[in-house]
Amino acid sequence: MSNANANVPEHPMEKLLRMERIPHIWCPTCGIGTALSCFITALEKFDYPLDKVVVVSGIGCTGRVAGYIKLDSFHTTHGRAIPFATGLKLANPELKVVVFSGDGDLAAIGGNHLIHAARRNMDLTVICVNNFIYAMTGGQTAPTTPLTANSSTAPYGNSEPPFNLPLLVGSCGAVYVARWTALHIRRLANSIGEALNKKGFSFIEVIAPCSTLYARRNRLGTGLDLMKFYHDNSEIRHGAPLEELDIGFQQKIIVGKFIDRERPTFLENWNNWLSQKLGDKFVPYGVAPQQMQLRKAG
Ligand SMILES: Cc1ncc(C[n+]2csc(CCOP(=O)(O)OP(=O)(O)O)c2C)c(N)n1
Repeated sequence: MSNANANVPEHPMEKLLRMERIPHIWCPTCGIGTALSCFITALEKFDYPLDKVVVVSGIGCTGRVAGYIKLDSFHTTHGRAIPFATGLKLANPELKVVVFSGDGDLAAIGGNHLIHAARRNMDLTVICVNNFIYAMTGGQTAPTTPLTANSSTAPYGNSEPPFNLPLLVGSCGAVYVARWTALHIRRLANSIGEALNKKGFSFIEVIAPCSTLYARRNRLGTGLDLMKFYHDNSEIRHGAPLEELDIGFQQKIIVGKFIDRERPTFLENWNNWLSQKLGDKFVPYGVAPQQMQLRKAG
């Protein structure tokens, strides 16, 4: 919807934002909006019909992305964004399906779906905004909360070791894995572009400030202070070994592109396997006939 008031300049991202839903619910200095604008920047350069791009989110602050992006989008139940996206992709393999959700949604309640989608190399792009906490529900400990950090359920500090998300998805088979902070806007947008162009399971972790809950509970200042922290403490190390990507409380954050490899996707494996087993009786699914011939010849 274009802006009805002629005196108000059009928002530069208005084409891809549902302006009728603005103002959004995110707190001032939250990093989710930055992650969303990087995604929009990537989409604007993405050579793919936007009516074939779909966004799926689960529940949580990041989960609200599905409601603000002007594309076909689905706000699904908590932890179920990836199985929902898998169903969409398999029902209509022409779609470019993007899952955009929070660390709790994707790696806690949705953790099982996350690892199996990576293992199967399901053709999805997953953007995970990691604010180290369950923000929407009041700041409980998440599986990404750094050791010793405070949360509403860990008033004496978190004693559980957090997931290293790039290691988790990389070891399960993701073909593209990167991590950036909400400060690295150009690199993040480029990385999202690369992930969108990738065939198979691509995963981008975005470290983002939650000033209302995470920063306040841990006396870290404002969202701006967290951005300054990222500025001073993140180190770009492309190709870093996944085992070295743990994030400690207020410790250095290693960012970069860690994995970019090729592996047959779920559908390619399925088609190749059943073609071998059933021969001409099998009609490959979701693959253009020419592509299928090339694959057989190669
Ligand atoms: C089945 C179910 N369990 C729990 C909840 C409550 N709930 C809503 S959002 C959320 C956590 C979201 O955390 P995260 O994915 O990190 O998103 P954030 O709000 O931090 O962006 C929880 C536990 C729910 N909606 N449904």
